[in-house]
Amino acid sequence: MKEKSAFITIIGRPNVGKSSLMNCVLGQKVAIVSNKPQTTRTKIMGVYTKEETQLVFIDTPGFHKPRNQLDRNMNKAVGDGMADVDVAVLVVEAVTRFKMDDNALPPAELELIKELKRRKLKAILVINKIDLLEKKEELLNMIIRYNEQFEFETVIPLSARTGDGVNLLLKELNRFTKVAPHYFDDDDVTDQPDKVFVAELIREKLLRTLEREVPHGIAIDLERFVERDTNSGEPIVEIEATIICEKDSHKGIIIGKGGETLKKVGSMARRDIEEFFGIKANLKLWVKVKEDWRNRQGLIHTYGLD
Ligand SMILES: Nc1nc2c(ncn2[C@@H]2O[C@H](COP(=O)(O)OP(=O)(O)OP(=O)(O)O)[C@@H](O)[C@H]2O)c(=O)[nH]1
Ligand SMILES: [Mg+2]
Repeated sequence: MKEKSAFITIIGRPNVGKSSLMNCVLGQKVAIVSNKPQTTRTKIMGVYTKEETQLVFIDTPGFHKPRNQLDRNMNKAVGDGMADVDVAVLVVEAVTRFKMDDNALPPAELELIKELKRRKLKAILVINKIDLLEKKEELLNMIIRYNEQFEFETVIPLSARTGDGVNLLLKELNRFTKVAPHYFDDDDVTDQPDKVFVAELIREKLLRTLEREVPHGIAIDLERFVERDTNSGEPIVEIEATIICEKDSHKGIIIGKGGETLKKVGSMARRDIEEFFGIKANLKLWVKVKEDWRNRQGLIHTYGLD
């Protein structure tokens, strides 16, 4: 049996469901998901292997207008994710677009389409969140609008939430495979180290718990991550992490009244970590202020975001 592989980048505006789509394909959570834009900050690989075929997905941050150095790094990660791939999947969402009367597509999507053309990349258009669509016939209108801008290989409406239509995408992606040895081991699912995923899970809980600009200015500094046996011989993973935020007022919000918010975030993250490793976890969280860290390249580097 000859091995076949394809590299696929997943691009799109923030919050359209790129990470949800990758997780859905893999049948496992690899990238964190939240209802806040700019959840994903770096490119994350997800590996799907079935028999002779290996599809390597690259989930990228949502492409957006940059406001600080971190944003610029995130947009650069989108460009990096488009290099040397066999095909791009441009994810858009069914709902918001339909509320617009004019023919204009969001500027970030037009920018991405321009980049596809510049790089002469083949692309599939995925219209996500069809579970939220009330009038299915409106899809046609949307497909026409996007096809006016770019010659997509195909258009696939789907729902990363229900999984509806995702198999069709996998089938289409098979067309872009080339005969080549698998790049990853067949049981690999991601290139993301466990330690990074743990930090991401903590950030996910903060994104889901906090409002407005607070979660966007957060980074996680994982200071301790060890697995050991307790005196009774039971395995345990011990984690100590510092939540970095930008202002004293944010620190107060993260901790909450009587430490309640931090406690809630900690127990939500601990539950996920225990499920992920299948053993007990001990999680200690601190909060520290680093003013304007999103514009300080040294700190951005320390937190692994460049
Ligand atoms: N109803 C519905 N919601 C979805 C679907 N796919 C994703 N979502 C939701 O959309 C929100 C954003 O999902 P993400 O997967 O984090 O989106 P993203 O494109 O990776 O976002 P960024 O990383 O910020 O660029 C989350 O609240 C998801 O639960 C879908 O098919 N249907
Ligand atoms: Mg994402």
